[in-house]
Order: sequence, then C-alpha cells, then structure tokens
Amino acid sequence: MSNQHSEIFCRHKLNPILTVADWPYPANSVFNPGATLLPDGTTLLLCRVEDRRGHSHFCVARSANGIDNWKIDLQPTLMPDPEHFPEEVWGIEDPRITYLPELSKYAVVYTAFTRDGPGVSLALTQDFHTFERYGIIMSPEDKDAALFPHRIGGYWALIHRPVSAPRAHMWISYSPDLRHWGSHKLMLEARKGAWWDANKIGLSPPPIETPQGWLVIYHGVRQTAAGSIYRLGIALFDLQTPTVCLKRSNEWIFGPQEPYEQRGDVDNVVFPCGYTLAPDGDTIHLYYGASDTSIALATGSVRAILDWLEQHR
Ligand code: BMA
Repeated sequence: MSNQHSEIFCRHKLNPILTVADWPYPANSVFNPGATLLPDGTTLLLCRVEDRRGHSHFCVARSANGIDNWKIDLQPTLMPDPEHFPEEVWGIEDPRITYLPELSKYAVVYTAFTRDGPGVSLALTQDFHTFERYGIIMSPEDKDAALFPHRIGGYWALIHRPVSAPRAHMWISYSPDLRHWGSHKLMLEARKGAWWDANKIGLSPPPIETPQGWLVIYHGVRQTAAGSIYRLGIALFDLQTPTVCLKRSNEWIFGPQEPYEQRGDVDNVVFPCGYTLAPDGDTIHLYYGASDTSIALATGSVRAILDWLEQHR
C-alpha cells in the first residue's frame, strides 16, 4: 500500500529545487511558495523568505520549465507594511495564489503575523510587481486560506482555518466584493484520536477545479512526543455547494520521507501552498516547503489522484 502512495506524487530528482543558497540577498530560509503559470507558460513561485530576524516576506522566482534555471527577483518582491497595515508587524507568510478571470488579476491570500497571532490578508496583482492590498480579511487566529477562482452562486468564496483551541478545522466564507465576508460554514473537520489528521487540519494549495468536484489537498498535523508531523490528505467537494464533502481519503498521500523533509528548521514538514496545472489539464506540479527550510517539487496526475481517492475513501 505504501508503495502506491509514493506513486501519487513523485518527488523530483533535483529536490530541493530552491534553497537559500540560490538567493541573491542574505536570508535564513526559503519555503512554502505560492505558485501560478503565467500566460506565456512561465512558472512563477511567490516564495516565503525568512530573514535572519525570523520575519518573513515574499520574493518571486520564475522558470521556463518550473524545475530549474530560476530567475529570482534581486530584492524582496512584497515586504510587510506594518506602517499602513499594523497586522503585518511580524511579517507575511505562506502565500496562496488564485487567478481570478473576472478581474483579470491574481489574488494572493497570505498569513499576516499580528501581535495576536496569524490572520488572513488579501492582495491583488496583475504583474507581481505592484500589489493592491485589501488588508486583513479574517481576524486572528486564522490562516491556511485561499480563494476559489470564480464566484459560486454569485459570491466569492474563501477557504480558511480559524482556530478554536485545541482543535482547528477548515471553514468556508462568502463575500460579494472580496472585502466583506460572511455566511461562514464548517467545511472539513479534523478527525480525533489516533488519526494522522486528528485535531488540526488546514488547506494546503488552493482548491483544484475538476469535472467531479473541487479537489482539495489539505495538511494534517499529528502531535507526537517528538514534535509535530505535517502530512497531506485529499478530499473532494461539490462544485456548486463546496461545503458538501463527497469523498475524503482515510490515509495520507504524502508525508516527510526524504532527509530534506525530515530535517531542517522545523523537522518533519511538507507544506505545499501552490501548484501549477500543465496545458494537458492533468499534470500537476506541487510546490512545497520542506522542513521550513527549502522548496521542493512533486508531480502527479489529477486523474490518478481522483482514481486513488475513489479506491481509498
Ligand atoms: C504552520 C505554518 C507553516 C509552517 C508549519 C510548520 O503552522 O506556520 O508556515 O510551515 O507550521 O512549521
């Protein structure tokens, strides 16, 4: 069974594909990138860069094949702006990119590290040079958020992860204008007890639209005597009513296995914030942070993931 799992997402042999050694300016680590495919086929990663104070900002890396020859912005692309957005006082983290055809803009939903913990912030951009900040859209403690690419039933929809300690589940909220959010509904609950996804789960990359439903890759956090283990599972949700979960995997599909995933600033973490879908509509490139230290790539097939989910739900 475990051999089958490793076939769902196949690690690239050049992993980790980006590390702080590649960076054009001093930093501590680069990880948890958002991802998108630009109209000319270029892969764009919006990388979380942690500086040597422990504060994070974003920096763009571009590559023609999404694997190597990355062109990295020579300066930080998006810095926290605590003067105008006080919620960004301790940095910005974990960007998730969704292209919104209705606005011809990319939405970047990210974590603002506020004095009271993480909150969810939104910025729009057309070119990844200038950003239109919407500020904080979900108050702390909340994170692991991304937008759906288009309105559902006339409203924008956001998946996010508020914390109601000691448990944390995935919720969905709706907005007419991306600024005012309501109609909050529970979307997916963390399991209990010994499960790999007990007590704390969160969205990983933005939801993937398929004919069968919204395919969601989420992380489960298992607390152990030696620390947490971050692993990935999948679930499928109804296209019109994404609060309805059609299928959920019982087993995780991807977890820390290689040395660069098991050892780093935070051990035993695989944390994808973005994917790109090839023009064939099936080949998925999943970009993930490994141990809060570097960026790695795993590839898969959406069709094969859906088949596996059918067999393992
Ligand atoms: C989560 C987030 C991620 C991080 C992970 C492991 O809560 O803060 O940014 O990769 O923990 O440290």
